[in-house]
Amino acid sequence: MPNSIMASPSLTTHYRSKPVTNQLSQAPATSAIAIRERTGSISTAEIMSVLKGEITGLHIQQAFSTEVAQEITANFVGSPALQERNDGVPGQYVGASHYRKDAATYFAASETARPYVDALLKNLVDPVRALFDALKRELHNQGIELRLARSEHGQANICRALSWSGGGGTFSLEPHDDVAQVLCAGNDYEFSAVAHNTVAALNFYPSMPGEGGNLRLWSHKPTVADRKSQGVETTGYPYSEAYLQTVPCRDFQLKAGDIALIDGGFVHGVTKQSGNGKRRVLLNCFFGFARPDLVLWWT
Ligand SMILES: O=C(O)CCC(=O)C(=O)O
Ligand SMILES: [Fe+2]
Repeated sequence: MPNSIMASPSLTTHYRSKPVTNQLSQAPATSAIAIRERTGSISTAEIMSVLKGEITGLHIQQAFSTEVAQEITANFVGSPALQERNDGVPGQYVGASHYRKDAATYFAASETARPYVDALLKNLVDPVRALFDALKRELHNQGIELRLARSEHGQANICRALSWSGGGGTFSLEPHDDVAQVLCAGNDYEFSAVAHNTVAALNFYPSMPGEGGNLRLWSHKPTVADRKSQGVETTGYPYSEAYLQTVPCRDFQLKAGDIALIDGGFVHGVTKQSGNGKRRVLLNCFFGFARPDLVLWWT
């Protein structure tokens, strides 16, 4: 750089001006999001589009019956395994979450929870197993295996059930991404490789409140540097409202019986709920390519 520029008073001020530098480095980059919303049954072609990164957010309305939705909700509410989360994310759950767990702990928790997860779905013709089986057939036809993640300690379950209870502010589940927890899961997890591809986050909604509880998706896919700057490097949770202030977002207005499938690398959260006293219950799982010939599924 020429000396004359280095000596420029305004530039000297600029370089010294910490707040300006911080603001520049903190302004989140916008990534375009492609949304598809429609009524009906989810197709394997659309699921593949999410895996390939062509669709960022897919919302299928009335994707499964209200009767099945009500049965799953009743099974969740009455489950003897219904517990409060104790990992810093306010909510109740049945099943296992790999979030902030090492592989041995997660797979052991999955084994313990299996009868209770199965009891949520019982002998229903349910949307979770139907989607898994349809995707497995489609991928098999393409020479790709789909299976539950596993280790010597056990195997993942097909889903976990959740009801968020974060309160007070704008969100019942704070803005986050689902990739940090996969990227930092560690080598003991066979699905940590998926972090370098699309981590698809699949949500089924058996019960929704009268108002709110929207799934909000921001046009921002954080990098490792972004997460570091926000102090959420290993968790991807939570991003502050201040950080996301300038980022465009889209809301999915969900109803019982809907399915939402998103690229979990984009920041998302759940808006506060209100209304008729019905609780917001979802079944959730993650899947993605660990290798070109292997798609893994976990919770
Ligand atoms: O409740 C939702 O709609 C989203 C859930 C979610 O983002 C998660 O479990 O990671
Ligand atoms: Fe998420």
